[in-house]
Amino acid sequence: MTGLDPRPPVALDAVVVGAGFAGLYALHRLRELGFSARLFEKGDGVGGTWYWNRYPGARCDLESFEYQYSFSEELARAWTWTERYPTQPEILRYANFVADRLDLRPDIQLETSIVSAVFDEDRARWTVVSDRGDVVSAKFCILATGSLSASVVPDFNGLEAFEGRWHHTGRWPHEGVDFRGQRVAVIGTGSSGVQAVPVIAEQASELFVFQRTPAYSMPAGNRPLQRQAVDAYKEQFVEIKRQARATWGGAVIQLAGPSALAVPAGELEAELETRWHLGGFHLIQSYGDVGRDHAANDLVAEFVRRKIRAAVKDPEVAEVLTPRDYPFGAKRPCLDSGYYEAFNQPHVRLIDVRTAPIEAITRQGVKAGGREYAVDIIVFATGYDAMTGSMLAFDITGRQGLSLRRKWAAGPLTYLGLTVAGFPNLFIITGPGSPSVTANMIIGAELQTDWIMACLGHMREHGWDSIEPQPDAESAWVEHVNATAKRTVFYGVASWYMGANIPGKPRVFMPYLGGLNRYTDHCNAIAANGYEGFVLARAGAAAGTDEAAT
Ligand code: NA7
Repeated sequence: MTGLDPRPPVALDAVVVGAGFAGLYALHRLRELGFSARLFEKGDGVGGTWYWNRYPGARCDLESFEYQYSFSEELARAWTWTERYPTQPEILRYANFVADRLDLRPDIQLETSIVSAVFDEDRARWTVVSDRGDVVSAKFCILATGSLSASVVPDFNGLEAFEGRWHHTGRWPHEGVDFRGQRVAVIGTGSSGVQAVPVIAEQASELFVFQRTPAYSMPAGNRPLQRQAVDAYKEQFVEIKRQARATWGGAVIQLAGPSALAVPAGELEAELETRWHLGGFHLIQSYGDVGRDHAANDLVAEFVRRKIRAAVKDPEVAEVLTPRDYPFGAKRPCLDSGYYEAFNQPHVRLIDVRTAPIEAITRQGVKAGGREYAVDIIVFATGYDAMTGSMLAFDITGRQGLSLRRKWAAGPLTYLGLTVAGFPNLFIITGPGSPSVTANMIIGAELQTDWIMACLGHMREHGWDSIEPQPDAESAWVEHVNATAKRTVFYGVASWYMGANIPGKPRVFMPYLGGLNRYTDHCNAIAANGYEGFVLARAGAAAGTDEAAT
Protein backbone atom coordinates (compact mmCIF):
# COMPACT_ATOMS: atom_id res chain seq x y z
CA MET A 1 0.00 0.00 0.00
CA THR A 2 1.13 3.53 -0.59
CA GLY A 3 -0.42 4.93 2.56
CA LEU A 4 -3.66 5.87 0.81
CA ASP A 5 -6.86 5.02 2.68
CA PRO A 6 -8.49 2.04 1.01
CA ARG A 7 -11.66 2.92 -0.86
CA PRO A 8 -14.89 1.03 -0.15
CA PRO A 9 -14.85 -2.34 -1.92
CA VAL A 10 -16.21 -2.51 -5.42
CA ALA A 11 -18.15 -5.73 -6.08
CA LEU A 12 -17.38 -7.42 -9.39
CA ASP A 13 -17.64 -10.85 -10.86
CA ALA A 14 -13.97 -10.97 -11.81
CA VAL A 15 -10.63 -9.26 -11.46
CA VAL A 16 -8.03 -9.84 -14.16
CA VAL A 17 -4.39 -9.06 -13.41
CA GLY A 18 -2.20 -8.13 -16.37
CA ALA A 19 -2.96 -6.48 -19.73
CA GLY A 20 -0.88 -8.72 -21.97
CA PHE A 21 -2.52 -10.80 -24.65
CA ALA A 22 -3.87 -13.28 -22.09
CA GLY A 23 -5.44 -10.60 -19.90
CA LEU A 24 -6.94 -8.67 -22.80
CA TYR A 25 -8.62 -11.78 -24.16
CA ALA A 26 -9.85 -12.81 -20.69
CA LEU A 27 -11.44 -9.38 -20.20
CA HIS A 28 -13.04 -9.57 -23.63
CA ARG A 29 -14.55 -13.00 -22.94
CA LEU A 30 -15.78 -12.02 -19.47
CA ARG A 31 -17.60 -9.03 -20.90
CA GLU A 32 -18.97 -11.06 -23.78
CA LEU A 33 -20.44 -13.50 -21.24
CA GLY A 34 -21.99 -10.71 -19.22
CA PHE A 35 -19.62 -10.85 -16.24
CA SER A 36 -18.60 -7.58 -14.65
CA ALA A 37 -14.82 -7.29 -14.58
CA ARG A 38 -11.89 -4.98 -14.14
CA LEU A 39 -8.38 -5.53 -15.41
CA PHE A 40 -5.47 -4.08 -13.45
CA GLU A 41 -2.16 -3.40 -15.15
CA LYS A 42 1.09 -2.11 -13.70
CA GLY A 43 2.29 -0.39 -16.89
CA ASP A 44 0.81 2.77 -18.35
CA GLY A 45 -0.25 0.89 -21.47
CA VAL A 46 -1.49 -2.51 -22.59
CA GLY A 47 0.70 -5.16 -24.23
CA GLY A 48 2.30 -6.99 -21.31
CA THR A 49 5.76 -8.24 -22.18
CA TRP A 50 5.68 -6.18 -25.40
CA TYR A 51 5.03 -3.06 -23.41
CA TRP A 52 8.17 -3.59 -21.33
CA ASN A 53 10.61 -5.21 -23.78
CA ARG A 54 11.63 -2.26 -25.95
CA TYR A 55 15.29 -3.17 -26.34
CA PRO A 56 16.91 -2.81 -29.76
CA GLY A 57 16.13 -5.73 -32.02
CA ALA A 58 13.19 -6.96 -29.92
CA ARG A 59 10.96 -9.14 -32.03
CA CYS A 60 8.76 -12.14 -31.61
CA ASP A 61 10.36 -15.41 -32.61
CA LEU A 62 7.06 -16.73 -33.90
CA GLU A 63 5.92 -15.45 -37.26
CA SER A 64 3.40 -12.60 -37.40
CA PHE A 65 0.78 -14.85 -38.91
CA GLU A 66 1.20 -17.24 -36.00
CA TYR A 67 1.50 -14.71 -33.22
CA GLN A 68 -1.92 -13.15 -33.23
CA TYR A 69 -5.36 -13.91 -31.86
CA SER A 70 -7.14 -16.78 -33.54
CA PHE A 71 -10.63 -16.16 -32.19
CA SER A 72 -11.75 -13.41 -34.54
CA GLU A 73 -11.54 -13.39 -38.31
CA GLU A 74 -12.80 -9.83 -38.23
CA LEU A 75 -9.80 -8.70 -36.16
CA ALA A 76 -7.43 -10.59 -38.45
CA ARG A 77 -8.89 -8.98 -41.55
CA ALA A 78 -8.62 -5.52 -40.05
CA TRP A 79 -4.94 -5.84 -39.14
CA THR A 80 -2.00 -6.07 -41.55
CA TRP A 81 1.45 -7.28 -40.47
CA THR A 82 4.42 -5.86 -42.34
CA GLU A 83 7.25 -8.29 -41.56
CA ARG A 84 7.61 -12.04 -41.27
CA TYR A 85 8.63 -11.67 -37.61
CA PRO A 86 6.87 -8.76 -35.94
CA THR A 87 8.97 -6.14 -34.19
CA GLN A 88 8.13 -5.10 -30.64
CA PRO A 89 6.64 -1.75 -31.78
CA GLU A 90 4.40 -3.51 -34.28
CA ILE A 91 3.18 -6.05 -31.70
CA LEU A 92 2.52 -3.24 -29.25
CA ARG A 93 0.49 -1.44 -31.90
CA TYR A 94 -1.45 -4.65 -32.48
CA ALA A 95 -2.21 -4.99 -28.73
CA ASN A 96 -3.47 -1.40 -28.69
CA PHE A 97 -5.47 -1.97 -31.84
CA VAL A 98 -7.17 -4.97 -30.20
CA ALA A 99 -7.88 -3.04 -26.99
CA ASP A 100 -9.52 -0.26 -29.03
CA ARG A 101 -11.35 -2.47 -31.47
CA LEU A 102 -12.89 -4.55 -28.64
CA ASP A 103 -13.48 -1.38 -26.63
CA LEU A 104 -11.69 -2.88 -23.63
CA ARG A 105 -10.23 0.31 -22.19
CA PRO A 106 -13.19 1.34 -20.01
CA ASP A 107 -12.56 -1.78 -17.89
CA ILE A 108 -8.76 -1.50 -17.78
CA GLN A 109 -7.06 0.36 -14.97
CA LEU A 110 -3.45 1.19 -15.85
CA GLU A 111 -0.52 2.13 -13.61
CA THR A 112 -1.96 0.00 -10.87
CA SER A 113 -0.23 -2.95 -9.20
CA ILE A 114 -2.10 -5.53 -7.21
CA VAL A 115 -0.56 -5.89 -3.77
CA SER A 116 -2.76 -8.61 -2.30
CA ALA A 117 -5.57 -11.01 -3.05
CA VAL A 118 -7.22 -12.78 -0.11
CA PHE A 119 -9.94 -15.42 -0.35
CA ASP A 120 -12.90 -15.06 2.01
CA GLU A 121 -14.16 -18.60 2.60
CA ASP A 122 -17.56 -17.65 4.00
CA ARG A 123 -18.51 -15.54 1.03
CA ALA A 124 -16.42 -17.42 -1.54
CA ARG A 125 -15.00 -14.16 -2.85
CA TRP A 126 -11.58 -12.64 -3.38
CA THR A 127 -10.66 -9.31 -1.85
CA VAL A 128 -8.15 -7.74 -4.18
CA VAL A 129 -6.21 -4.64 -3.12
CA SER A 130 -4.10 -2.37 -5.32
CA ASP A 131 -1.23 -0.01 -4.59
CA ARG A 132 -3.55 2.88 -5.39
CA GLY A 133 -6.02 2.03 -2.68
CA ASP A 134 -8.54 0.11 -4.80
CA VAL A 135 -10.34 -2.67 -2.98
CA VAL A 136 -12.37 -5.06 -5.10
CA SER A 137 -14.51 -7.91 -3.92
CA ALA A 138 -14.58 -10.35 -6.83
CA LYS A 139 -15.94 -13.82 -7.19
CA PHE A 140 -13.12 -14.82 -9.51
CA CYS A 141 -9.50 -13.78 -9.70
CA ILE A 142 -7.72 -14.41 -13.00
CA LEU A 143 -3.95 -14.11 -13.10
CA ALA A 144 -2.65 -13.16 -16.53
CA THR A 145 0.61 -11.88 -15.10
CA GLY A 146 2.88 -13.39 -17.74
CA SER A 147 5.47 -16.14 -17.73
CA LEU A 148 8.43 -13.87 -18.43
CA SER A 149 7.67 -10.59 -16.73
CA ALA A 150 9.54 -10.61 -13.41
CA SER A 151 12.86 -9.35 -14.78
CA VAL A 152 16.03 -10.22 -12.92
CA VAL A 153 19.19 -8.17 -12.56
CA PRO A 154 21.74 -10.47 -10.93
CA ASP A 155 23.05 -9.40 -7.59
CA PHE A 156 26.47 -8.21 -8.78
CA ASN A 157 28.65 -6.43 -6.27
CA GLY A 158 29.10 -2.74 -6.96
CA LEU A 159 26.21 -2.03 -9.34
CA GLU A 160 25.12 0.92 -7.23
CA ALA A 161 28.52 2.55 -7.73
CA PHE A 162 28.50 2.24 -11.54
CA GLU A 163 28.82 5.72 -13.03
CA GLY A 164 27.35 4.89 -16.42
CA ARG A 165 23.78 3.92 -17.29
CA TRP A 166 22.33 0.43 -17.10
CA HIS A 167 19.10 -1.13 -18.29
CA HIS A 168 17.43 -4.53 -18.20
CA THR A 169 16.06 -5.60 -21.59
CA GLY A 170 12.70 -6.34 -19.98
CA ARG A 171 12.39 -2.84 -18.46
CA TRP A 172 13.65 -0.77 -21.34
CA PRO A 173 13.22 3.03 -21.23
CA HIS A 174 10.42 4.25 -23.46
CA GLU A 175 12.55 7.00 -24.93
CA GLY A 176 15.11 4.43 -26.13
CA VAL A 177 18.86 4.37 -25.57
CA ASP A 178 21.35 6.01 -27.90
CA PHE A 179 24.35 3.70 -28.26
CA ARG A 180 26.17 5.84 -30.83
CA GLY A 181 29.85 6.07 -29.94
CA GLN A 182 29.25 4.37 -26.60
CA ARG A 183 31.19 1.55 -24.98
CA VAL A 184 28.64 -1.08 -24.10
CA ALA A 185 28.49 -4.33 -22.11
CA VAL A 186 25.73 -6.82 -22.81
CA ILE A 187 25.45 -9.45 -20.10
CA GLY A 188 23.44 -12.52 -21.13
CA THR A 189 23.08 -14.38 -24.40
CA GLY A 190 19.54 -15.76 -24.37
CA SER A 191 16.94 -14.58 -26.90
CA SER A 192 17.12 -10.95 -25.74
CA GLY A 193 20.92 -10.72 -25.85
CA VAL A 194 21.07 -12.54 -29.17
CA GLN A 195 18.57 -10.13 -30.70
CA ALA A 196 20.11 -7.01 -29.19
CA VAL A 197 23.81 -7.67 -29.90
CA PRO A 198 23.84 -7.17 -33.70
CA VAL A 199 21.74 -4.01 -33.44
CA ILE A 200 23.78 -2.47 -30.62
CA ALA A 201 26.96 -3.42 -32.52
CA GLU A 202 25.86 -1.17 -35.38
CA GLN A 203 26.04 1.88 -33.11
CA ALA A 204 28.45 1.16 -30.26
CA SER A 205 32.12 2.06 -30.48
CA GLU A 206 32.99 -1.02 -28.42
CA LEU A 207 30.74 -3.89 -27.43
CA PHE A 208 31.64 -6.50 -24.81
CA VAL A 209 29.32 -9.49 -24.74
CA PHE A 210 29.47 -11.45 -21.48
CA GLN A 211 28.37 -15.02 -22.11
CA ARG A 212 27.72 -17.65 -19.45
CA THR A 213 26.00 -20.27 -21.58
CA PRO A 214 26.28 -20.22 -25.37
CA ALA A 215 22.95 -20.31 -27.17
CA TYR A 216 21.88 -22.41 -30.11
CA SER A 217 20.71 -19.70 -32.45
CA MET A 218 19.17 -20.12 -35.88
CA PRO A 219 18.66 -17.51 -38.57
CA ALA A 220 15.22 -15.94 -38.35
CA GLY A 221 15.08 -15.27 -42.08
CA ASN A 222 13.12 -12.12 -41.48
CA ARG A 223 11.79 -10.21 -44.49
CA PRO A 224 9.06 -7.74 -45.35
CA LEU A 225 5.70 -9.38 -46.08
CA GLN A 226 4.32 -9.02 -49.56
CA ARG A 227 0.76 -7.80 -49.94
CA GLN A 228 -0.19 -10.97 -51.78
CA ALA A 229 0.98 -13.22 -48.93
CA VAL A 230 -0.92 -11.13 -46.39
CA ASP A 231 -4.11 -11.28 -48.44
CA ALA A 232 -3.79 -15.02 -48.98
CA TYR A 233 -3.26 -15.50 -45.26
CA LYS A 234 -6.34 -13.49 -44.41
CA GLU A 235 -8.38 -15.58 -46.83
CA GLN A 236 -7.24 -18.79 -45.16
CA PHE A 237 -7.22 -17.41 -41.62
CA VAL A 238 -9.97 -19.59 -40.18
CA GLU A 239 -8.51 -22.82 -41.53
CA ILE A 240 -4.92 -21.91 -40.59
CA LYS A 241 -5.94 -21.18 -37.02
CA ARG A 242 -8.03 -24.33 -36.79
CA GLN A 243 -4.95 -26.29 -37.79
CA ALA A 244 -2.68 -24.34 -35.43
CA ARG A 245 -4.88 -25.10 -32.45
CA ALA A 246 -4.57 -28.80 -33.24
CA THR A 247 -0.75 -28.84 -33.15
CA TRP A 248 1.73 -29.52 -30.37
CA GLY A 249 3.06 -25.98 -30.32
CA GLY A 250 0.19 -23.90 -31.67
CA ALA A 251 1.86 -23.29 -35.04
CA VAL A 252 1.89 -25.52 -38.09
CA ILE A 253 5.35 -26.86 -38.96
CA GLN A 254 5.66 -30.14 -40.85
CA LEU A 255 8.06 -32.77 -39.53
CA ALA A 256 10.37 -34.31 -42.13
CA GLY A 257 9.96 -37.68 -40.44
CA PRO A 258 9.62 -39.47 -37.13
CA SER A 259 13.32 -40.06 -36.51
CA ALA A 260 16.54 -38.27 -37.41
CA LEU A 261 18.35 -41.51 -36.66
CA ALA A 262 16.51 -43.37 -39.40
CA VAL A 263 17.65 -41.06 -42.20
CA PRO A 264 20.89 -41.56 -44.21
CA ALA A 265 23.52 -38.94 -43.32
CA GLY A 266 23.42 -37.17 -46.70
CA GLU A 267 19.64 -36.94 -46.68
CA LEU A 268 19.63 -35.63 -43.11
CA GLU A 269 22.19 -32.97 -43.94
CA ALA A 270 20.16 -31.84 -46.98
CA GLU A 271 16.95 -31.67 -44.94
CA LEU A 272 18.57 -29.69 -42.12
CA GLU A 273 20.20 -27.36 -44.63
CA THR A 274 16.83 -26.64 -46.24
CA ARG A 275 15.27 -25.96 -42.86
CA TRP A 276 18.16 -23.75 -41.77
CA HIS A 277 17.52 -21.56 -44.80
CA LEU A 278 13.76 -21.58 -44.26
CA GLY A 279 14.52 -19.84 -40.98
CA GLY A 280 12.63 -19.92 -37.71
CA PHE A 281 11.88 -23.07 -35.78
CA HIS A 282 11.79 -25.39 -38.81
CA LEU A 283 15.04 -26.92 -37.64
CA ILE A 284 13.90 -27.81 -34.16
CA GLN A 285 10.72 -29.36 -35.48
CA SER A 286 12.60 -31.35 -38.12
CA TYR A 287 12.26 -34.91 -36.80
CA GLY A 288 9.96 -36.35 -34.18
CA ASP A 289 12.72 -37.62 -31.90
CA VAL A 290 14.89 -34.47 -31.71
CA GLY A 291 13.18 -33.45 -28.48
CA ARG A 292 13.16 -36.95 -27.00
CA ASP A 293 16.27 -38.83 -27.99
CA HIS A 294 19.74 -37.61 -27.12
CA ALA A 295 21.42 -39.30 -30.09
CA ALA A 296 18.90 -37.83 -32.54
CA ASN A 297 19.20 -34.46 -30.87
CA ASP A 298 22.96 -34.50 -31.17
CA LEU A 299 22.78 -34.91 -34.93
CA VAL A 300 20.91 -31.62 -35.20
CA ALA A 301 23.00 -29.97 -32.47
CA GLU A 302 26.16 -30.89 -34.38
CA PHE A 303 24.68 -29.35 -37.54
CA VAL A 304 24.14 -26.05 -35.67
CA ARG A 305 27.66 -26.23 -34.24
CA ARG A 306 29.05 -26.53 -37.79
CA LYS A 307 27.00 -23.48 -38.79
CA ILE A 308 28.50 -21.48 -35.92
CA ARG A 309 32.01 -22.47 -36.97
CA ALA A 310 31.22 -21.41 -40.53
CA ALA A 311 29.79 -18.04 -39.49
CA VAL A 312 32.48 -16.94 -37.03
CA LYS A 313 35.89 -16.22 -38.54
CA ASP A 314 38.02 -16.61 -35.41
CA PRO A 315 37.98 -20.32 -34.48
CA GLU A 316 38.59 -19.56 -30.79
CA VAL A 317 35.62 -17.19 -30.64
CA ALA A 318 33.55 -19.73 -32.57
CA GLU A 319 34.43 -22.40 -30.03
CA VAL A 320 33.35 -20.23 -27.10
CA LEU A 321 30.07 -19.48 -28.91
CA THR A 322 29.43 -23.18 -29.48
CA PRO A 323 27.06 -24.91 -27.05
CA ARG A 324 28.33 -28.35 -26.12
CA ASP A 325 26.98 -29.22 -22.71
CA TYR A 326 23.24 -29.28 -23.23
CA PRO A 327 20.94 -30.60 -25.96
CA PHE A 328 19.62 -28.48 -28.78
CA GLY A 329 16.30 -26.96 -27.70
CA ALA A 330 16.62 -27.92 -24.03
CA LYS A 331 17.11 -24.25 -23.26
CA ARG A 332 14.94 -22.00 -25.35
CA PRO A 333 16.69 -21.79 -28.76
CA CYS A 334 17.11 -18.33 -30.24
CA LEU A 335 16.35 -16.82 -33.62
CA ASP A 336 18.73 -14.15 -34.80
CA SER A 337 19.51 -11.72 -37.56
CA GLY A 338 23.30 -11.64 -37.77
CA TYR A 339 24.21 -12.64 -34.20
CA TYR A 340 27.21 -14.85 -34.94
CA GLU A 341 28.41 -12.55 -37.72
CA ALA A 342 28.47 -9.63 -35.25
CA PHE A 343 31.51 -11.24 -33.60
CA ASN A 344 33.49 -10.87 -36.83
CA GLN A 345 33.62 -7.11 -36.26
CA PRO A 346 36.75 -5.83 -34.56
CA HIS A 347 34.86 -3.73 -32.01
CA VAL A 348 32.75 -6.67 -30.73
CA ARG A 349 34.39 -8.85 -28.06
CA LEU A 350 33.11 -12.03 -26.45
CA ILE A 351 33.92 -12.65 -22.80
CA ASP A 352 33.35 -16.16 -21.53
CA VAL A 353 32.28 -15.73 -17.94
CA ARG A 354 32.73 -19.44 -17.33
CA THR A 355 36.48 -18.94 -17.56
CA ALA A 356 36.44 -15.26 -16.57
CA PRO A 357 33.64 -14.92 -14.00
CA ILE A 358 32.10 -11.51 -13.42
CA GLU A 359 33.56 -10.41 -10.10
CA ALA A 360 31.92 -7.04 -9.74
CA ILE A 361 30.47 -4.02 -11.44
CA THR A 362 32.91 -1.20 -10.87
CA ARG A 363 32.50 2.56 -11.17
CA GLN A 364 33.86 2.30 -14.69
CA GLY A 365 32.45 -0.94 -15.98
CA VAL A 366 32.50 -4.71 -15.54
CA LYS A 367 35.30 -6.62 -13.86
CA ALA A 368 35.62 -10.21 -15.02
CA GLY A 369 38.47 -12.68 -14.79
CA GLY A 370 40.67 -10.08 -13.13
CA ARG A 371 40.23 -7.53 -15.93
CA GLU A 372 38.13 -4.41 -15.98
CA TYR A 373 36.11 -3.63 -19.09
CA ALA A 374 35.34 0.08 -19.09
CA VAL A 375 31.88 0.85 -20.48
CA ASP A 376 29.34 3.67 -20.60
CA ILE A 377 26.24 1.47 -20.69
CA ILE A 378 25.49 -1.98 -19.29
CA VAL A 379 22.62 -3.96 -20.80
CA PHE A 380 21.35 -6.73 -18.57
CA ALA A 381 19.86 -9.34 -20.89
CA THR A 382 19.78 -11.62 -17.88
CA GLY A 383 16.26 -12.98 -18.07
CA TYR A 384 13.39 -13.52 -15.69
CA ASP A 385 12.13 -15.26 -12.60
CA ALA A 386 10.14 -17.27 -15.10
CA MET A 387 6.67 -18.76 -14.79
CA THR A 388 6.14 -18.10 -11.07
CA GLY A 389 7.91 -14.80 -10.34
CA SER A 390 5.09 -12.51 -11.43
CA MET A 391 2.50 -14.34 -9.32
CA LEU A 392 4.64 -14.63 -6.23
CA ALA A 393 5.47 -10.93 -6.43
CA PHE A 394 2.28 -10.09 -4.54
CA ASP A 395 0.48 -11.68 -1.60
CA ILE A 396 -2.07 -14.29 -2.61
CA THR A 397 -3.83 -15.93 0.32
CA GLY A 398 -6.23 -18.81 -0.12
CA ARG A 399 -8.30 -20.82 2.33
CA GLN A 400 -7.25 -20.98 5.98
CA GLY A 401 -4.64 -18.28 5.51
CA LEU A 402 -2.54 -20.38 3.15
CA SER A 403 -0.20 -18.19 1.14
CA LEU A 404 0.72 -19.12 -2.42
CA ARG A 405 4.37 -18.47 -1.63
CA ARG A 406 4.22 -21.05 1.16
CA LYS A 407 2.24 -23.51 -0.94
CA TRP A 408 4.78 -23.24 -3.76
CA ALA A 409 7.87 -23.15 -1.53
CA ALA A 410 9.13 -26.42 -3.03
CA GLY A 411 7.92 -25.59 -6.55
CA PRO A 412 4.62 -24.69 -8.20
CA LEU A 413 1.68 -27.06 -7.67
CA THR A 414 -1.31 -26.69 -9.97
CA TYR A 415 -4.11 -28.76 -11.38
CA LEU A 416 -4.00 -28.49 -15.19
CA GLY A 417 -1.77 -25.43 -14.86
CA LEU A 418 -5.02 -23.52 -14.34
CA THR A 419 -6.00 -23.84 -10.70
CA VAL A 420 -4.46 -24.44 -7.27
CA ALA A 421 -5.81 -26.54 -4.37
CA GLY A 422 -6.58 -24.28 -1.42
CA PHE A 423 -7.20 -21.29 -3.73
CA PRO A 424 -10.81 -21.55 -4.94
CA ASN A 425 -11.94 -19.43 -7.89
CA LEU A 426 -8.35 -18.48 -8.72
CA PHE A 427 -7.37 -19.12 -12.33
CA ILE A 428 -3.97 -18.83 -13.94
CA ILE A 429 -3.36 -18.27 -17.65
CA THR A 430 -0.10 -19.60 -19.15
CA GLY A 431 1.12 -20.62 -15.72
CA PRO A 432 3.33 -23.48 -14.56
CA GLY A 433 1.89 -26.90 -15.38
CA SER A 434 0.53 -25.68 -18.71
CA PRO A 435 2.24 -25.67 -22.15
CA SER A 436 2.69 -21.88 -21.83
CA VAL A 437 6.20 -20.87 -22.92
CA THR A 438 6.77 -24.01 -24.94
CA ALA A 439 3.88 -23.22 -27.28
CA ASN A 440 2.38 -20.26 -29.10
CA MET A 441 1.56 -18.03 -26.13
CA ILE A 442 -1.41 -16.29 -27.72
CA ILE A 443 -3.14 -19.45 -28.88
CA GLY A 444 -2.34 -21.15 -25.57
CA ALA A 445 -3.81 -18.22 -23.65
CA GLU A 446 -6.95 -18.28 -25.79
CA LEU A 447 -7.49 -22.00 -25.25
CA GLN A 448 -7.01 -21.73 -21.50
CA THR A 449 -9.23 -18.67 -21.28
CA ASP A 450 -11.96 -20.44 -23.24
CA TRP A 451 -11.77 -23.29 -20.73
CA ILE A 452 -12.00 -20.86 -17.79
CA MET A 453 -14.96 -19.07 -19.35
CA ALA A 454 -16.79 -22.34 -19.96
CA CYS A 455 -16.17 -23.19 -16.32
CA LEU A 456 -17.51 -19.83 -15.12
CA GLY A 457 -20.57 -20.31 -17.33
CA HIS A 458 -21.12 -23.80 -15.89
CA MET A 459 -20.91 -22.46 -12.34
CA ARG A 460 -23.36 -19.69 -13.08
CA GLU A 461 -25.77 -22.08 -14.72
CA HIS A 462 -25.69 -24.53 -11.81
CA GLY A 463 -25.49 -22.01 -9.01
CA TRP A 464 -22.05 -23.02 -7.74
CA ASP A 465 -20.12 -20.37 -5.84
CA SER A 466 -16.69 -21.89 -5.85
CA ILE A 467 -14.48 -24.32 -7.68
CA GLU A 468 -11.25 -25.77 -6.36
CA PRO A 469 -9.11 -28.71 -7.36
CA GLN A 470 -8.80 -31.71 -5.05
CA PRO A 471 -5.28 -32.11 -3.66
CA ASP A 472 -4.87 -35.61 -5.09
CA ALA A 473 -5.93 -34.45 -8.58
CA GLU A 474 -3.37 -31.67 -8.27
CA SER A 475 -0.63 -34.08 -7.16
CA ALA A 476 -1.43 -36.43 -10.04
CA TRP A 477 -1.20 -33.55 -12.53
CA VAL A 478 2.12 -32.33 -11.13
CA GLU A 479 3.41 -35.89 -11.37
CA HIS A 480 2.19 -36.15 -14.95
CA VAL A 481 3.88 -32.85 -15.91
CA ASN A 482 7.10 -34.11 -14.36
CA ALA A 483 6.91 -37.57 -15.93
CA THR A 484 6.23 -36.00 -19.35
CA ALA A 485 9.29 -33.75 -19.01
CA LYS A 486 11.44 -36.72 -17.96
CA ARG A 487 10.79 -38.37 -21.30
CA THR A 488 12.42 -35.45 -23.11
CA VAL A 489 15.89 -33.96 -23.53
CA PHE A 490 14.69 -30.86 -21.64
CA TYR A 491 14.74 -32.59 -18.28
CA GLY A 492 17.61 -31.97 -15.90
CA VAL A 493 19.16 -29.17 -17.97
CA ALA A 494 19.92 -26.03 -15.94
CA SER A 495 17.37 -23.80 -17.67
CA TRP A 496 14.80 -21.29 -16.55
CA TYR A 497 12.19 -23.96 -17.39
CA MET A 498 13.66 -25.69 -14.30
CA GLY A 499 14.05 -22.50 -12.26
CA ALA A 500 17.82 -22.94 -12.49
CA ASN A 501 18.62 -19.30 -13.34
CA ILE A 502 17.43 -18.03 -9.96
CA PRO A 503 19.61 -18.79 -6.94
CA GLY A 504 17.58 -20.72 -4.36
CA LYS A 505 14.59 -21.34 -6.63
CA PRO A 506 13.33 -24.94 -6.44
CA ARG A 507 14.46 -27.06 -9.38
CA VAL A 508 11.16 -28.25 -10.81
CA PHE A 509 10.33 -28.56 -14.48
CA MET A 510 7.49 -26.06 -14.85
CA PRO A 511 5.96 -26.09 -18.36
CA TYR A 512 3.86 -29.02 -19.54
CA LEU A 513 5.52 -30.72 -22.51
CA GLY A 514 2.60 -32.88 -23.60
CA GLY A 515 1.67 -30.37 -26.32
CA LEU A 516 -1.07 -27.79 -26.60
CA ASN A 517 -3.33 -30.13 -28.56
CA ARG A 518 -3.21 -32.99 -26.05
CA TYR A 519 -3.40 -30.57 -23.16
CA THR A 520 -6.53 -28.87 -24.49
CA ASP A 521 -8.22 -32.19 -25.20
CA HIS A 522 -7.43 -33.32 -21.67
CA CYS A 523 -8.77 -30.13 -20.05
CA ASN A 524 -11.91 -30.30 -22.15
CA ALA A 525 -12.45 -33.95 -21.21
CA ILE A 526 -12.14 -33.01 -17.52
CA ALA A 527 -14.86 -30.39 -17.99
CA ALA A 528 -17.05 -32.77 -19.98
CA ASN A 529 -16.74 -35.29 -17.12
CA GLY A 530 -18.38 -32.83 -14.73
CA TYR A 531 -15.12 -31.11 -13.75
CA GLU A 532 -13.38 -34.27 -12.66
CA GLY A 533 -10.86 -33.65 -9.89
CA PHE A 534 -12.56 -30.44 -8.77
CA VAL A 535 -14.86 -29.61 -5.86
CA LEU A 536 -17.74 -27.34 -6.78
CA ALA A 537 -19.44 -25.80 -3.74
CA ARG A 538 -21.96 -23.28 -2.48
CA ALA A 539 -20.60 -20.41 -0.40
CA GLY A 540 -19.56 -21.51 3.07
CA ALA A 541 -19.94 -25.25 2.33
CA ALA A 542 -17.17 -27.69 3.09
CA ALA A 543 -16.11 -30.29 0.56
CA GLY A 544 -18.06 -33.54 0.89
CA THR A 545 -21.30 -31.95 2.18
CA ASP A 546 -24.60 -31.68 0.35
CA GLU A 547 -23.60 -28.20 -0.62
CA ALA A 548 -20.51 -29.45 -2.41
CA ALA A 549 -20.02 -31.76 -5.38
CA THR A 550 -16.88 -33.54 -6.46
P1 NA7 B 1 17.06 -15.84 -20.86
O1 NA7 B 1 16.74 -16.74 -21.97
O2 NA7 B 1 16.79 -16.32 -19.48
O3 NA7 B 1 18.59 -15.44 -21.01
C1 NA7 B 1 19.29 -14.82 -19.96
C2 NA7 B 1 20.76 -14.85 -20.26
O4 NA7 B 1 21.45 -14.17 -19.21
C3 NA7 B 1 21.33 -16.25 -20.32
O5 NA7 B 1 22.32 -16.29 -21.29
C4 NA7 B 1 21.91 -16.41 -18.93
O6 NA7 B 1 22.90 -17.39 -18.83
C5 NA7 B 1 22.45 -15.03 -18.69
N1 NA7 B 1 22.66 -14.74 -17.29
C6 NA7 B 1 21.74 -14.73 -16.31
N2 NA7 B 1 22.30 -14.43 -15.14
C7 NA7 B 1 23.62 -14.24 -15.40
C8 NA7 B 1 24.74 -13.92 -14.59
N3 NA7 B 1 24.61 -13.75 -13.27
N4 NA7 B 1 25.94 -13.82 -15.19
C9 NA7 B 1 26.08 -14.01 -16.51
N5 NA7 B 1 25.06 -14.32 -17.32
C10 NA7 B 1 23.85 -14.44 -16.76
O7 NA7 B 1 16.31 -14.44 -21.00
P2 NA7 B 1 15.98 -13.64 -22.34
O8 NA7 B 1 15.43 -12.33 -21.92
O9 NA7 B 1 17.12 -13.65 -23.26
O10 NA7 B 1 14.85 -14.48 -23.02
C11 NA7 B 1 13.65 -14.80 -22.32
C12 NA7 B 1 12.64 -15.37 -23.24
O11 NA7 B 1 12.03 -14.32 -23.98
C13 NA7 B 1 13.11 -16.26 -24.32
O12 NA7 B 1 13.33 -17.55 -23.95
C14 NA7 B 1 11.99 -16.19 -25.34
O13 NA7 B 1 10.93 -17.01 -24.92
C15 NA7 B 1 11.60 -14.79 -25.26
P3 NA7 B 1 22.52 -18.91 -18.43
O14 NA7 B 1 21.89 -19.49 -19.65
O15 NA7 B 1 21.54 -18.82 -17.28
O16 NA7 B 1 23.80 -19.52 -18.05
